[in-house]
Amino acid sequence: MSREFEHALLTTLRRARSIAVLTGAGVSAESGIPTFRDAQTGLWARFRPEDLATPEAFERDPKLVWEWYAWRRDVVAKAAPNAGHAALARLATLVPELALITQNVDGLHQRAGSRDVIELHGNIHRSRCVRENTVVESWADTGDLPPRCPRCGALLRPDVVWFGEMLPAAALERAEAAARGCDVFFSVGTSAAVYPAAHLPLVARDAGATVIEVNKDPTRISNAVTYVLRGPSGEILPQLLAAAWPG
Ligand code: BV8
Repeated sequence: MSREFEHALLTTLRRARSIAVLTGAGVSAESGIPTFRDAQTGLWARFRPEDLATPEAFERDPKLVWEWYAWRRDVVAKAAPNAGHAALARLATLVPELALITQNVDGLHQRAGSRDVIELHGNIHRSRCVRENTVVESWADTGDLPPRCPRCGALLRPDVVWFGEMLPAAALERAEAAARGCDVFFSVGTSAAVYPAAHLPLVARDAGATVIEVNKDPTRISNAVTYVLRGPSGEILPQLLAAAWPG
């Protein structure tokens, strides 16, 4: 990046009143969590996430889908937030307004200290009753897989948004308002392939925001953003914050 470009970018960041950030699986990659585009490993190698993260898959084989999420919860439990998550938690202390919007269901932003995370696609650590649609914190270990709701006996499912399901309206509304109202919009570690989340960077751009992509590889929106910072978010984000807010 030329020195003039870098100077303009850093000045824009320092002057920003409101920053919105959309993260995807790439921000958790350096924590050892496979992204949706990475081939799945081991037992799950023969499945495509898009084929498992659907109501139809759960309908067809609830035990398989429940066990896939149990495996992912285990991977996440063994992982730690990385320097990219930490930088985004620190960013909240540097600007008047920060909206952190994530497509990830791993809860690593919260573990890195971010508060008020807007989870567009739910959270893998929460389970809900398929009949009452309410979150269930605990249940008897009857050996059933998936476990059953202690109140009504219906199956439990992960409290995440599957393909073909509506996003939580309040989270989506907050995310859209943040995209429309921000001065700077970061798109971090997302292929921008899944809607409606993938609309958000373009909503921000159309509302006049400076849009910055931090991503290892080119994405569908790389040509639409103001700045492309190509590389791992765990390195780029801390460097960017140190350059924009030294000391
Ligand atoms: C919906 C939770 C209304 C579950 C997920 C056409 C137009 C509009 C919509 C559609 C359409 N066709 C189909 C649809 C609907 C569909 C959709 O968008 N499909 C896509 C495939 C086209 N959307 C939906 O179904 C949504 N609901 O639209 O409701 C509706 C209702 C009924 C009928 C129609 C519409 C619901 C979508 C939510 C699905 N749930 N997750 C779970 O996790 O198990 S999506 C899941 O996949 C993630 O949450 C995430 O959103 C997505 C994966 O994307 P990324 O996070 O970007 O990850 P990815 O691996 O793709 O990319 C990682 C990037 O990081 C890469 O670019 C890589 O280079 C980079 N990277 C890697 N390492 C690093 C890095 N970058 C920086 N540093 C690194 N170290």
